[in-house]
Amino acid sequence: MTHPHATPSRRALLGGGLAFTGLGVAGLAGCMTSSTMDGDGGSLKGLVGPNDAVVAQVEAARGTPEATRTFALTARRTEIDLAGQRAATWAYGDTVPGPLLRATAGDRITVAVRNDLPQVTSVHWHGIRLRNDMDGVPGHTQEAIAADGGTFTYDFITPDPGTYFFHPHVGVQLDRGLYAPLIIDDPAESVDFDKEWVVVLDDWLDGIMGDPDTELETLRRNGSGMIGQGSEIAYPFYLVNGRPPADPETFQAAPGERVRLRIINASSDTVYRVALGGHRLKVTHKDGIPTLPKETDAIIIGMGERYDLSTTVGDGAFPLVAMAEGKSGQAYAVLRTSASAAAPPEDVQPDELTRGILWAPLLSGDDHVPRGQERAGDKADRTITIQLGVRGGRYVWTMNGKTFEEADPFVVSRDEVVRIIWQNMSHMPHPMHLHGHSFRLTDGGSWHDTVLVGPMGAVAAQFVADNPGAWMMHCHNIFHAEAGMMATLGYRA
Ligand SMILES: [Cu+2]
Repeated sequence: MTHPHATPSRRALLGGGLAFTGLGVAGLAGCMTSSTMDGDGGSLKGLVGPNDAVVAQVEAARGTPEATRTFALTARRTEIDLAGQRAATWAYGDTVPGPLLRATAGDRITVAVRNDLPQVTSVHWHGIRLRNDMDGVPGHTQEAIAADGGTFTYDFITPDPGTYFFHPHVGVQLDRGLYAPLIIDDPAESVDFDKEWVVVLDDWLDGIMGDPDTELETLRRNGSGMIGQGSEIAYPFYLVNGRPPADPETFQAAPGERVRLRIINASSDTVYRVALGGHRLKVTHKDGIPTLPKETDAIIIGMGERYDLSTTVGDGAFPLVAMAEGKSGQAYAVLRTSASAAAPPEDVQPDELTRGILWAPLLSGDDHVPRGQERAGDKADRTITIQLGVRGGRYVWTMNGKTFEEADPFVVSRDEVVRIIWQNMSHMPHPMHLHGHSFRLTDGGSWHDTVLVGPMGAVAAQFVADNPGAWMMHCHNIFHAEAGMMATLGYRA
């Protein structure tokens, strides 16, 4: 991945790698200490658990919901059509993505989930600052939902407006068709728009090139010999809203209308560069939270990240292209405002892809501060430094040299200001995701729940520890997470 132009104040964080060049990947593995082997993510002894009274107390303090939205999902085997090729997969119902769920900030939502899959599953509400016991992490916040007919009802308040999505937190199930958007509307919406286009990006192999479980086995068997190539899996398809370029989605609008794009990267192993041919894009939100509006030609979006973009559309038929970074291939859809204009070819690469580019560390925050995070910019009470690495020669991804199974939790105390510094010691980008919280990048950056840490780069972020519970912090490359790059962030009881 290339590094776009940075402002001097944050350049130091952006993958210059100067401070880290002395430490090769193998060198990092060499200085590991032996682990305590407590089991997955370490013991939660002495930490707040999902069923502790404080979790319900914090939920009650979120206020009395004005409305309850009730949904149902069934995870099951199905078959989808990819431009004429049939692919057997697992999905929420018979569509990929699954059904869009929508509520208003402050609402209570309940989702009755039935699992008709042959494996256990769960649903994680990615980016929502919700009560810990509804976070959907088996072994940590709930029992897994049993295979072949198990059920579980999620029930929680959605405190913040924004663009989110949901997916299982079991194995590499996310790399099947098990994902869908979750939009939380803002009663005090600041963006003026005529039409909304929800754009879910995905890298697809299931039912075409084996399945994700087999793929993970292959990666483990081959070791990390391919690491450094920028990507590991060459997917046969890159999708916009479940459709490959040969059978693209067409979004209709009228010339001059203001369109809000909600871009969600639900991929497992693919970072994209996204542009809309013939248009400049204004970034208004990152991971659901307003940013200082900034115009750009293209954005770079890592797995698990979301961008809200707005633009005034021209007259014609325009390509929306998500180019897979470090791979060949792209996702593609069409924005059409004229019935007569010819559709652009599916392999078009609009000039915008190579002009100005924005990505997470280049965004700035505006005045908006998520509720409870007013002190996030204060001097940190605690700093957690995390080196992201790979264990030499093997497909084993680590945080501070340890895998999820080996690591103890990172421990914070309630109400303290926590600084996290992610230092990427590898040559692959890692989109780092923290459950149940949003964090602000230091030096005036924007708010995120998932931030792309570039190859050999570093990112520093702060937040107020205001949501007690046991939370996952992990790379949103789902194969990296499964191969060890995951840890627990716990609250001292
Ligand atoms: Cu990673």
